[in-house]
Amino acid sequence: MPPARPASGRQNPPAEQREGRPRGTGLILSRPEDFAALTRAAPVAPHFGDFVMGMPAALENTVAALQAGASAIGNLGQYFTFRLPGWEDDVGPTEATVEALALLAAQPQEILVHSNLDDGFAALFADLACSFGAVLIERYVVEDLIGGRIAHCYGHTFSEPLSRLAFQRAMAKMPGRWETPGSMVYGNTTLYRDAGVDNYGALASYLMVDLVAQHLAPTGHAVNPVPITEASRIPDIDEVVAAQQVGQRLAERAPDWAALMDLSAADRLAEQLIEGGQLFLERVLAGLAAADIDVRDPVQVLLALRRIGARRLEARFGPGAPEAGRSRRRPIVPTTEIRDLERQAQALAADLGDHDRAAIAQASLTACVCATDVHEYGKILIEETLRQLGVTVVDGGIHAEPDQVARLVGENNADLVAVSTYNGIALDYLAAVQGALAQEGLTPRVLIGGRLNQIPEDSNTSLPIDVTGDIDQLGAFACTRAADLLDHLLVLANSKNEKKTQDE
Ligand code: B12
Repeated sequence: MPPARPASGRQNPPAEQREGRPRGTGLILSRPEDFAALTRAAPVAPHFGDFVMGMPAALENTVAALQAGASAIGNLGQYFTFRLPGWEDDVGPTEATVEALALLAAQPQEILVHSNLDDGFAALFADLACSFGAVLIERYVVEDLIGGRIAHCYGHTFSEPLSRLAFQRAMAKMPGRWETPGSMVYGNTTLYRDAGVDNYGALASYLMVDLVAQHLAPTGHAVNPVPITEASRIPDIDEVVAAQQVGQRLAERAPDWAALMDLSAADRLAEQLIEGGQLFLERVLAGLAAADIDVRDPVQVLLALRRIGARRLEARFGPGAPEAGRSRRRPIVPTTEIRDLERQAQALAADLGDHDRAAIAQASLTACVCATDVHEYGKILIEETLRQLGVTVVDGGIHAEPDQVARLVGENNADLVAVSTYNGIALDYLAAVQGALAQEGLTPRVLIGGRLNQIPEDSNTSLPIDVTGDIDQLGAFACTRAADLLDHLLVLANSKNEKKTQDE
């Protein structure tokens, strides 16, 4: 069984720089002894999946994980997208990651580098062929350049059964296919809603695909049943056990399902993924070389990819044909999440009556939209909705630092700041943003949505508590639904339009 995702906010800066830094959600392993103690807690092979690679302390974390006996260490996917709050340097974490990768490659026993694709760029690509290309790019860096072994994980955002199966079959079919097994197929976490038992339906729907896929063409990926409370909070132990029990029962039933499957559609898609992924790899490497980046140097390649980011990589080098008049390409195999966000935004905007839409358009509003961490879907949904309504969007980025948000608000005279947050720092972050805005004498309306919770300062349980009711004390507005945005836009638009009329 794959373990829970160990994570740590304070563990990841080098040890001497941890004091006083913000804590996110997740376990904190402060010393190498903690890695060893965790390993000894149960008679299972340890897998240090998250927040080891890709972080400023990648090397010291990797040493601790190796000393604790880990044979699969990650998470290279996080290198591309995760940042520690307040940590702006990207060269140090890149060098530390390459040193850690080299250390793993040099071990006398084979150690797997684990990479969760959804933690990296795969969650943001609109084309699944680019996600498969990410597998090939990471394999190029780890195996061809550094001489290590990489095992990939995927699944959080793979919500269509057919393309989920096709991705697994593409991995199984790759020419010169992995001599190494995959690490795990992660549960389809984006499928969960609220915390109801109906989520067991979601769990069974993706797990059966994964189990049957492994039965038909084993790639060595462990399957991962995610607890049904995923959408609301970090699960407790009973919920973890219950999901594993459901998974166990499904695993017993899975072999009988294989006879029901016609694999031709999945195999056609798998071929497209392989072909498109290879083209993406070739184009990315050629593009980097054309920009004078040494494609034999892993530090240069990794840093360039991270700085370019998912959307620009896909737009420049994706295998799909360019879309006329747009800065993106037509996906070969569309991913579900990005497409669904666009549809949700259209539906939200369409909910407003003509009169309200006209009022918002007339007000010429500007909104600065940002996220506090890697979770970007809330931000994308809000941005898309704003664009549909003719509001000018200023991109505050992800991992947005409060003083930069205030600077952007000032420079663009923004009427609104829309924050999306998920990493258990809602109140502290909001207080910092309000402080930075006040320092500049700025008073935009501040909205915050996502997971409005906070880890208590004096707790090491890693369980955040809900702070929705405290948001207004900081002069901001808590938003539990994207639709709340519309009410605030109308208030802003009506008062701006009224003022314009008075001034005339
Ligand atoms: C997708 C996802 C990821 C993806 C993100 C991909 C990406 N690049 O965006 C990946 C795999 C990378 C990821 C990573 C992690 N995740 Co995550 N993730 C999720 C997941 C499944 C969906 C969240 C999401 O984007 N939903 C889509 C948005 C559009 O919908 P929504 O969240 O319901 O938001 C609604 C409203 O809140 C509102 N809204 C949102 N923002 C805003 C803003 C404004 C202004 C307004 C008006 C409205 C609004 O609009 C939405 C529609 O109504 C949730 C669980 C779940 N099923 O919800 C966990 C979850 C958010 N993740 C969680 C965790 C712990 C992590 C990790 C720490 C795990 C790890 N160990 O690595 C890391 C994050 C590390 C970090 N640095 O913070 C926790 C958060 C815990 C908490 N704070 O209580 C959750 C709840 C899972 C859990 N049960 O533990 N995750």
